[in-house]
Amino acid sequence: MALVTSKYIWRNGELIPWEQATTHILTHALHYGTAVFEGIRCYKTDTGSAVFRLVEHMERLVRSASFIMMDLPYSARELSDATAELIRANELESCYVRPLAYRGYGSMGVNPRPAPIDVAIAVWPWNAYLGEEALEQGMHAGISSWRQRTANSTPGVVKSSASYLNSGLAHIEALDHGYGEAILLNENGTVAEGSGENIFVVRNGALKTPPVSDGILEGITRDSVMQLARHFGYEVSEASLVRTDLYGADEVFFTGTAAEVTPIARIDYRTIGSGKRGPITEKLQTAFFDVVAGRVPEFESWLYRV
Ligand code: PPE
Repeated sequence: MALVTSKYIWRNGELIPWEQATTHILTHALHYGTAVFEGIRCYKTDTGSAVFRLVEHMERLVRSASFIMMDLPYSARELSDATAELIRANELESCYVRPLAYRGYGSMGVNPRPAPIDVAIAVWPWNAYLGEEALEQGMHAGISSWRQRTANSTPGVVKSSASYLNSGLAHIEALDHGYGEAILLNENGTVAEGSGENIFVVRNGALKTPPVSDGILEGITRDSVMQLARHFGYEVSEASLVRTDLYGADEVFFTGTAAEVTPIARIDYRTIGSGKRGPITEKLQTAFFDVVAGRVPEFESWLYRV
């Protein structure tokens, strides 16, 4: 997954060339994980580019920052407008968007408050995160030996850089064990999420996904899929799940900005349902791709036109 560059990066209100977007070694966040970020996608539609649920993502960034006592000097609206300007300047039709707010260079020590707050946004082209084949055929995921934290330590609802050390540990373990992605249980032993995705199970035509209180990121794709599923008349509930709920499901899938809607065909070398992308997963995946491409007028309000 090589990083493809673009021309400009937005930093603290200005567009600067990609190569100049560097930072000092004594940047506070590099040492103490004092950063929050977002992952957002901009899609090509028949009538120009559109960013999927941009303002909601920026609102989550501002909320994550406030949880770690960082008051950002920009509103969600200002950051959304800056993102659109940046995409236009980079002349990209579709791309991934990575806003980052962090404690910068200026003081060391665990206390983050004396360090300045820097805000940046980067955009670059990024293809299917878990692979094109996974989108169609479904992937093999494995339950991790690493646990996801619950609300009283580096909480999952805060999209902090610090949390992603845990995701990284789970992800490399999964790859080393021959899986494409990890599924983390939380400290109580119920299902939490993937290293960078929320998770859904389908059984007897009804969908279930773990509640936010089980230590997950409150995913925007998760919310979108819940709304789409209800729109189609499926029963959707938030419920704690144990690992056998995964093994015994008719269908399981991941959701996330990077991962979009990715079916899971096998877990821990056990076949899930038919061992292929299931029909309800396929219906929701198709609907999701139609919505982001601007083909569903009813959900046009989810698109932020560039
Ligand atoms: N859980 C985790 C742990 C997570 O990182 C993500 C997004 C989600 C759930 C889904 O959230 P949402 O994107 O709002 O539907 N992970 C981002 C980072 C992935 C990366 O590799 O970097 C993403 O998908 O952009």
